[in-house]
Amino acid sequence: MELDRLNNIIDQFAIDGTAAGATPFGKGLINDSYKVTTLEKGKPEYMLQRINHLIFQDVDLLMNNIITVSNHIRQHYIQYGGTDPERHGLTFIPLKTDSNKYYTRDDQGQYWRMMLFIADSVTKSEVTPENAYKVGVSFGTFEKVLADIPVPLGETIPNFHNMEFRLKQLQEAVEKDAANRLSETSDLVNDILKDAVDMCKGERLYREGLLPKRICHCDTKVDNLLFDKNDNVLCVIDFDTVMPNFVFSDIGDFLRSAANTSCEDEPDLDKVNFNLSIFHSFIQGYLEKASAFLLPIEIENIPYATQLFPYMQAVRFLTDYLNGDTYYKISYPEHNLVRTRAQFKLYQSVKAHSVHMDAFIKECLTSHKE
Ligand code: GN1
Ligand code: MG
Repeated sequence: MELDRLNNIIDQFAIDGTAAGATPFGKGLINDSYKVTTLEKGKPEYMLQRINHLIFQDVDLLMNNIITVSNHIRQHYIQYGGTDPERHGLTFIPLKTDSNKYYTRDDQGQYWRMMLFIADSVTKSEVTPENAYKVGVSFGTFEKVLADIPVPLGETIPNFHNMEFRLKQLQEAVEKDAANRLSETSDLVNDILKDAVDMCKGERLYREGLLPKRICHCDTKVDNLLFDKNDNVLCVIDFDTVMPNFVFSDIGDFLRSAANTSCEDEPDLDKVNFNLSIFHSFIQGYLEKASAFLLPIEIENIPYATQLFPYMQAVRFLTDYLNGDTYYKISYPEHNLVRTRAQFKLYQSVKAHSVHMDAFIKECLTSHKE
């Protein structure tokens, strides 16, 4: 994007210092991010983000959620003696003209927001068993901290992790076959649909009044954590999808990316397997914080949650492939199909470990009680 246009946008935010330039940053599949440097020494750097308002259609609701969540995390951190809130949470920058407004709309109808860039931090696409434990503690804590958020949060994407809804979208994509790709994928579609009923267990339990919704992050992939140089988690980032949901979202989506022996779009399926040692460490850390507030039905269904997310992601990638790649950014024409196959392979590998996962969870709970 032209620098002039970006500079005009940056200029609307009340940053400390003079912007020196903006360079594309990160590899999110939805929003576009730019790192903004400042001319003066000692001034902070910033992150400018274009909000994808085709996906997040109610930008006002989205930004209200995000500001509420980031303020709540900050207050909690300070209340418990934290002294460096800007490294342990997200700090959004208000507009110069309105200190209560945290986004702007440019003359081309695009929405933008700005936040502090957390220096000396790194994101990862992989974790080790050692830091998976810390990540489990972080997400357990994240849910615990957000449990007493004083105002209700809206759904930034309605039905975001609703498996029944995602399957309906797949069915519609199959019926339309907009990109003429059904014939090459029909076997895969059928294989995926075989497990559809099992995978909608969460929605059934919710309807029966047995499963609650809590405030969850809903995009807990490894990339959405910042680590310091010593491999400690600094904070959870990317609050776009923080909303009421089943805790299955946070557990399942994290393990989907972290406990995969390869990457989300690995073309060689032999390389895609479920990494049990990551599962063990993460669940141990997570349950240490969360077992006190979770219901037995939530804990018992952790193995279901772990299967659900690679499955749901396979459904979502396949839907997008059939629709002609209208949602996720792609790097090559078959990208969404390759992603679908990789996620479905991961799902099958997770499923093969169900009995083991059940036994491990029981063991964890017993050791917490001792
Ligand atoms: C999207 O924007 P990003 O890359 O963090 C998607 C997630 C998917 C993920 C797959 C709003 O997240 O739900 O799990 O891609 N976010 C949205 O990599 O759809
Ligand atoms: Mg994200």
